[in-house]
Amino acid sequence: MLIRVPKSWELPESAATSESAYLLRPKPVTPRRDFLKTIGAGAAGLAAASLLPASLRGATAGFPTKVNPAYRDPALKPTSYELITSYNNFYEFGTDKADPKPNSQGWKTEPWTVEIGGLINNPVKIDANDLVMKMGGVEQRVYRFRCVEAWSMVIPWDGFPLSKLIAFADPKPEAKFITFTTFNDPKNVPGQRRPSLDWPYFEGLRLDEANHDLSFIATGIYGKPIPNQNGAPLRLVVPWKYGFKYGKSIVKIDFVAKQPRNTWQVMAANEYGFYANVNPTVDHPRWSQASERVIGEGGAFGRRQRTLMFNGYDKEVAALYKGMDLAKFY
Ligand SMILES: Nc1nc2c(c(=O)[nH]1)N[C@H]1C(S)=C(S)[C@@H](COP(=O)(O)O)O[C@H]1N2
Ligand SMILES: [Mo]
Repeated sequence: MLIRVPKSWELPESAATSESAYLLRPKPVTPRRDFLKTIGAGAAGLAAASLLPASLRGATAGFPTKVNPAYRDPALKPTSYELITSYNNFYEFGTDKADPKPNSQGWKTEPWTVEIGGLINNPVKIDANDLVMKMGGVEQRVYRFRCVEAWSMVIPWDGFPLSKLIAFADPKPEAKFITFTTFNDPKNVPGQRRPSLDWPYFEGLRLDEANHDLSFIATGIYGKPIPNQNGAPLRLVVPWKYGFKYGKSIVKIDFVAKQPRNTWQVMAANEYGFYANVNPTVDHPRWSQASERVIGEGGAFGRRQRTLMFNGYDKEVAALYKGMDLAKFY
């Protein structure tokens, strides 16, 4: 058995604030490496990639990346690539922050097909690379990231605005919400053979939230391909919401009429709502949201800072929730 010495920044992540603590059962043991033999990008993936024009080759891999200066606040100091890609929540690959990186290596995410359907005029099943090409390639945006467990990072994401995908799908007037279904691959992903969550991971947004210019589909980090542990090849990013809204490794996007449920709400509705807006005044039932640990800064426990309303995107998004009781719609 491998005894891993926890890094200093892992220490404070004790059961006290874990999203999984509600399970009240022994933490499942992740059988490491039993799916690592899965071949990475196989012949089919390489062939598909070679069909791309040179300018967009590896588009879902995050290249080429134009930095969008509108989303590059110089006051935000990006977290190191190493921490962003090794301190993860991805229960399909284990429930410890350090599990997803080693456990997702070799999992095959290329080629990848995504299905866009529901109440739209242009339903398609499309290769992830082709989708990125249709979206006009990728740009980089530096966003704050805040987990409901009261820690935060700053992440330079590569990807495209979700509004472009919505325009491409061409929703019918009845479409009011959009859902994101992530992969279901229990054969190759041991975490999905255990009931740690209700698989597959599922998320939803109101259509106007999804259409907001901040909402983003990530395909890369720091100009590099988005690693498996961060949700390759397509992953939702909604910077004013808690991280659990950011479904990873999406296979299906549906436009629907009624407000959908989401995985964490199904697991514990009193703790995780549909809105999941970062809100320092609404505590999680088991801990405060008033402050947050900054990952990678200030030693073992992380420098603490005050949590900002809507994760600092108050000006941009407050109008979406005008007149709503945010303690009720949490
Ligand atoms: N498919 C899937 N997506 C997921 C999760 C997960 O367990 N499975 N965890 C969520 C949670 S709780 C958080 S905080 C973020 C973590 O993203 P990161 O590992 O890139 O920081 O992913 C979200 N997306
Ligand atoms: Mo989270």
